[in-house]
Amino acid sequence: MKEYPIYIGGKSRKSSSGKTFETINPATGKALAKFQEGTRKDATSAIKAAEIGFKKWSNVPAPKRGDILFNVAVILKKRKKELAKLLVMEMGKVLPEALGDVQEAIDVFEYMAGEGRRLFGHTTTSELSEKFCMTIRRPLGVVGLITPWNFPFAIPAWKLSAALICGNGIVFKPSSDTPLCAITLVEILYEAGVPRDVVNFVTGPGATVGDEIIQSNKVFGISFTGSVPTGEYILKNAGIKKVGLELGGKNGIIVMDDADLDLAVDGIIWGGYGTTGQRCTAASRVIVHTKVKKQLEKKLIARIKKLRLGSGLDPKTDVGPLINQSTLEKTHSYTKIGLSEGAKLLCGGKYGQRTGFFYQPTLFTNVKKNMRIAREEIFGPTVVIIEISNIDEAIKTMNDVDYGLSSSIYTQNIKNSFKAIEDIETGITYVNSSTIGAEVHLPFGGIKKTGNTREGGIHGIDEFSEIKTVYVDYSGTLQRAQIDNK
Ligand code: UN1
Repeated sequence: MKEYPIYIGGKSRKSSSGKTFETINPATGKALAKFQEGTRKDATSAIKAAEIGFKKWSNVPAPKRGDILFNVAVILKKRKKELAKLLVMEMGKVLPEALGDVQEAIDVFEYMAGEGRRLFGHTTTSELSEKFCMTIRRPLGVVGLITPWNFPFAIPAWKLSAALICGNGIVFKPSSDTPLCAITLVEILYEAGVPRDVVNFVTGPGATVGDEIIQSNKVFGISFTGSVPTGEYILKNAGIKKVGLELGGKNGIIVMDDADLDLAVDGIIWGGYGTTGQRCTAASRVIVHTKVKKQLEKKLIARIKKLRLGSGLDPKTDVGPLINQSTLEKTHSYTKIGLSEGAKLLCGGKYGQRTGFFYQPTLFTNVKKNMRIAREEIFGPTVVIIEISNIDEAIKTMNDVDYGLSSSIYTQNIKNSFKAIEDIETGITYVNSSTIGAEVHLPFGGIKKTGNTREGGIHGIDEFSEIKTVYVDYSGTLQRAQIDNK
């Protein structure tokens, strides 16, 4: 089995522990490749190398950095199919979605490449004459990127592209479930012309490699996508540095009595069971009007029964495996919790019919908003139906969770649409479309326990740059603000 290195200062290295771990194909349970189990020492070396890389890279004009990011997009485009297949092998999502994942990476590299010719600051007036005021953007220095496994190309690409265009040095620690996609992306960056010491790559446990990056006083920014407990840990332990967190979700779809039900069913199936429910944006709650509840349930059951589980490479497959054994067990534990809470299981709730980490698409109804299955993120193919009788109750139910990432409403009523747009407490709201499918040129992120940042779009560069305020006084005299401005 092939063994992959870590990259420090662009050089291939083995872990200082001498230990390795395996990345697994979740559809078969078989190992694909070996990776280095990095250590605190390896993380420290990576940070040192990134400091050197940063000095060079931050002096490269941003449009030139943009040219290199554009090359990344070109290579990704050329290799799109092959990369998508690799993604399916390592993470399990179905091929069309894997192609979408790679496309999202292409899109964000293209977008951020263009940002190299903007990176706008402001100019403004001064309260004094012969004085000029403006803001400019400066990189943070060395930043740590800690990424999840559910979008093995797209999410690292959001962070890498934005961090690079702003001129930072990088230490990149991917999820131990998808290091093969991650190292492939890093090698594409090198091939495209990113200086090798600018992007340092260390695989290994969060508790050591991740923790060293988080706590280092040589690192000035952390961008993390993952779980709430880890996000809270980072906030408590990172010290004074810029921390961007993208955590969980318990996203809902409101279906009002005037909704196009077939359209809503399409949205629920896509949002709830696409990526086997393993998206931060996945639709895990359906908040449905009493008048259409029965009808919606019937339509959903009919569709769910037709969903075929299998390898993501098989064109007949609708739903791929979960990422690993512990996710499978977590998903099943929530089925048991739902049943013990008194919810009614309409379909699914089983596993073990085939090798690999497969779980049947699961639907619960008669769910009350205080039940754990209605409040906690499962990150599997489990959707719960909660009944409401008017728009105010629907919005109240939607907001009655700790998370605030994505939301959706299906209705023909313009007033209810705008009520939802304004009053739902999430970073993203869709009207007559599912909760998933964010585009890279718009900001992505949430509120409440979901996080504190926005990635993608023009706001995506805020996470990786500081605003510096500049005053230029060309009067030749001492002019005192607030005092000499009469
Ligand atoms: C995530 O699950 O963390 O909007 C990211 C979407 C995708 C990104 C999801 N474009 O569903």
